[in-house]
Amino acid sequence: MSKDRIYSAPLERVGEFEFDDSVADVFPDMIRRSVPGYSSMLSMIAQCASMYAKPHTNIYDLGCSLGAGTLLIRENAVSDSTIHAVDNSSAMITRLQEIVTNQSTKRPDALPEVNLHLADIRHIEVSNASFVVLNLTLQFLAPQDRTPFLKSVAGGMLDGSALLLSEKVCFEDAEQQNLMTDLHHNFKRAHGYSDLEIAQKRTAIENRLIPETMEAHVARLKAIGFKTVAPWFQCFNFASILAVK
Ligand code: GEK
Repeated sequence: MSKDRIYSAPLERVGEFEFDDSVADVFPDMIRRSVPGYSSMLSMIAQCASMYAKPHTNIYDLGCSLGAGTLLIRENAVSDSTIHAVDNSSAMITRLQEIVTNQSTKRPDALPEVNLHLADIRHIEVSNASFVVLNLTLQFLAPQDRTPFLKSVAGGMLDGSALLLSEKVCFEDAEQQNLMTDLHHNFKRAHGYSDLEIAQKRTAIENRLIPETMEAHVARLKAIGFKTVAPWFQCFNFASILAVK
């Protein structure tokens, strides 16, 4: 696994964060060292895939990156379901295509089919869905696009199906916000990031990743019509919700 050193040297100007080749090359290391609880989120994707994926239905991994979730869904979902993995970064989709092709060649047997889509998740039509994953992706959509997008996703989901939504979150209370931010930065330091790396990444992602509060996420999912909206995980300023239609 290549080590993330993207922000280790001082930059004259820190540009906006992009999911390009340099990020895709180090992505597994970057996300593991940056997101507290990432491995718990992945375990939950695996568990939900075995609980919710139904024969002859579609499963969506929206904002799939290198397919950490997609591959777990593939291992755990019923084999006669179809997985759609979507990302608008060609660097990510190109690498994931190689991984999926390699896996399909080695194990042509009982694995569900995976269709990769190089596309904006807002332009994908979700249909006949038994399980939908948005693992750390909604946060990158413009805030005004989030409700119409989630309504459209919910419209394509079957009764009893599930949406797993994981996000970086923020807090109304300023002290709580500062405390959770400090704890997150300590987590990054403990995983080898320097103060310079933390500061430069923060600048790069500031206008790109816009977090909302847990309360806003829960209220939106309820308003859209999900019957059960269950926050099941939080570590510092990262959280995850299981919403059942
Ligand atoms: C994982 N789920 O490893 N349309 C499609 N893709 C998008 C869009 C969009 N509008 N906006 C962002 N992305 C993964 C991790 S990473 C999370 C998800 C992170 C994609 C973007 O290209 C990137 O690959 C992914 O969403 C977000 O479980 O880096 O914090």
